[in-house]
Amino acid sequence: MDKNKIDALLLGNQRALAQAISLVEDRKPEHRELMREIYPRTGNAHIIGVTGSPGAGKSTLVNGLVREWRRAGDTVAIIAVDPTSPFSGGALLGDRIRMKDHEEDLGVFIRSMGTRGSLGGLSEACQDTVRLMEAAGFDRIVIETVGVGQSELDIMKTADSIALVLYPSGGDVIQAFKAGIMEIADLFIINKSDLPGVEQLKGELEDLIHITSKPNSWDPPVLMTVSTEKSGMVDVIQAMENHHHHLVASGEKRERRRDQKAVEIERRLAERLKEQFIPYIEETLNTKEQNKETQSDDPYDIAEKIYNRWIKNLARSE
Ligand SMILES: Nc1nc2c(ncn2[C@@H]2O[C@H](COP(=O)(O)OP(=O)(O)O)[C@@H](O)[C@H]2O)c(=O)[nH]1
Ligand SMILES: [Mg+2]
Repeated sequence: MDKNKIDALLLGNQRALAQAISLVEDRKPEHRELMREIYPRTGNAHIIGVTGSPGAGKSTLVNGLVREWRRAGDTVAIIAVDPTSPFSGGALLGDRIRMKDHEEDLGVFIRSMGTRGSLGGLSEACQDTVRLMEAAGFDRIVIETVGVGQSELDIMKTADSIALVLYPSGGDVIQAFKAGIMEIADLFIINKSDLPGVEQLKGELEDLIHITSKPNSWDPPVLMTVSTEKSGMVDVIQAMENHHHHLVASGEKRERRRDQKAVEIERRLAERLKEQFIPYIEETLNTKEQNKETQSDDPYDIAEKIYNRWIKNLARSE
């Protein structure tokens, strides 16, 4: 990406931002240079994760929240992650329809992401996309994911504040509990509270929160919304704001981002090392006349021997 494009991105130009995200998604060689250029401009937004099962009303809720944020003058960027959709970049039809209130608004940017290749790649692309959005100056960044697998959990860990959206229907809470989402949620939102069964769900939820809560830390609130009527939006925004203040005041925001950075560095190093080891593994497994060194078929042994051989070669090349 040339200098002018990057400058445009840093000024909040949506076309430049969209192009930059495509570079990141495609893992084009230029993307590293781009990330290096914009990195000093990251770290300022409030990143909000919104998760929950399909049909819980996440997109409708986000649409309602966006309206309130825009009223307050804040700009918002949204990443809609749907593992079932292709990575082609087109907005998901449903999300596009529900976000249509904000289509003409330059203070709102919406991007969809599906899976391509490994799921680990998705959370990486998501993290870099968040950074691009921060560099483009957006105040709030919302990541909407379907709360199912490990990769969605990884994506959620990019967020400062995580909201779990539930609705009155059997088994939903227990599922979230099993998936490990309860532990990482900072806010619980009971959407569709116009439907019957709300009080029961609230009760179940509060019991589970009680079990998973840690002493001396943030007490996750339970909020009720009817997103289709844009009811309860102000309270949700206030709760998110409170959580953000808590994160900043307690130093947890800095800590979380530091931990994320450590994980990312670790991942990049692991990738580099993996590339180094592949030829060794191939060679070992392909060796026809299994000499003494590789006679053992035990993967532990083979790994150990490969490691030792690699270290020896390293020392020799120095
Ligand atoms: N009754 C009711 N329906 C809702 C509410 N919020 C969303 N819905 C409906 O639930 C369906 C799924 O909403 P959507 O936002 O796409 O859910 P998502 O898959 O979690 O993003 C849509 O038909 C919405 O109109 C609500 O508060 N009450
Ligand atoms: Mg949705």
